[in-house]
Amino acid sequence: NKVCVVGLGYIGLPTAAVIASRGMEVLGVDVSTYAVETINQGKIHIVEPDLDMLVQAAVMTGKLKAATVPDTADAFILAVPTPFKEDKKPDLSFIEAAVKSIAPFLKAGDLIILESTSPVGTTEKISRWLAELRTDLVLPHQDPDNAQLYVAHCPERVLPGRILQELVSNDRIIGGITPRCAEIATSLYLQFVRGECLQTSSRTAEMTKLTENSFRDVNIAFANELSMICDTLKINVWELIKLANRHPRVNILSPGPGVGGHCIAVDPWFIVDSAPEQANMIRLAREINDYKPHYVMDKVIKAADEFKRPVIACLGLAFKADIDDLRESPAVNITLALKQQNIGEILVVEPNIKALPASLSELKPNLVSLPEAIEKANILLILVDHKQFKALSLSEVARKIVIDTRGIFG
Ligand code: SAJ
Repeated sequence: NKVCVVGLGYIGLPTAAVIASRGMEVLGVDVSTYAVETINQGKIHIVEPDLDMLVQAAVMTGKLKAATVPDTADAFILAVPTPFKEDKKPDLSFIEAAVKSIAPFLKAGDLIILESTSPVGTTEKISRWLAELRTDLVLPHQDPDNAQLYVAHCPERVLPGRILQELVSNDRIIGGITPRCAEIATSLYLQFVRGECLQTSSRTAEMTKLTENSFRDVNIAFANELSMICDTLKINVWELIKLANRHPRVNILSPGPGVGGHCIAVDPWFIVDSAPEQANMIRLAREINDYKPHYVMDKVIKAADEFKRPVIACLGLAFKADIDDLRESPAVNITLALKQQNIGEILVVEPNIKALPASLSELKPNLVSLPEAIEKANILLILVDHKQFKALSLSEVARKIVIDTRGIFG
């Protein structure tokens, strides 16, 4: 059995490597020649624990190869980005391009799986696109009993930093255009998933994934709103949440400087776009979480007012603790905005990166070590709960104004 994985990012590459490690032949496809060349050398272009070893082994045994164009296979897995556009409408152009790229290589009996998080109805769209591109093959939406291609949605659910474990251990939702499509797709996942494979329709699978991330977004928004209410009422929100969570049926998440990453801040908009009249709480949660960085900024500006030429140390740039991923990070946005405000000297500490990406080169002169930041700063703005920051003692920061968006001092 040969599998072609289109998109070799945080989901596609680990998936391709895991499938290859089960002895199947895998062709990984990416538009980036840099990614393709790196992988073919047995190396990786993204950061994820243990992935380098797995990819190296899969490439060395010849089971994993990368290329910029697809080839014939028995199953095609699409793991390309689904961002949203300026107007918060989903951008399906990467999926459309991936479908076009595999269409010429499809033959009767092939399975096409969409893993990318997508708005409800996208898998059906893929089936319709394929019907136009390959008029010689019967698609499942045209004739469920005589379909020659099988189309399904199996949303990824892995947590960055734990991808390789979760890829195998998580339960999977497998949504087919028809029940037969879901069955065929399940047989592929059973080869490497130890969790349960739960079959449903493609629409329900799409909505399940969007619901999981919206659930988390709404719960984080609740925590963020509480943090702002508690500021007004002069209550320590961290203590409050700890106490409330001692109730057996209460489990409040942690406030922060805003919600980052490529999923939780994006996916709820797909629901809002599909059902704008009904999705009120989901929209409001997004707005609350998007407002939080501005609220943090205002707090810092107020604190800075007390000093003639304040030195503000921003601790952390990543979108969450103990990772090096700076994309869609509220910490980055807050730091850049503070720098532009020109209210004082900005120092930046990010222990998980050696060099800033080109897009953030303007922060390069501001990067310092943690001890230097602590020594020089009047205001310490804690933006990420990295382990290095959690190890700080209260006495080390005693004479500073501390704005602790992550509650590391409780
Ligand atoms: N955050 C808080 N407070 C919390 C938890 C998180 O402010 O209590 C913030 C984080 O700091 C970060 C953002 O939310 O900025 C998102 O972080 P996360 O750890 O909640 O999630 P991601 O984006 O790394 O991964 C999520 C996961 N989804 C769920 O937990 C429901 C993961 O399982 C998905 O596979 C992933 O989205 C995805 O690809 O969709």
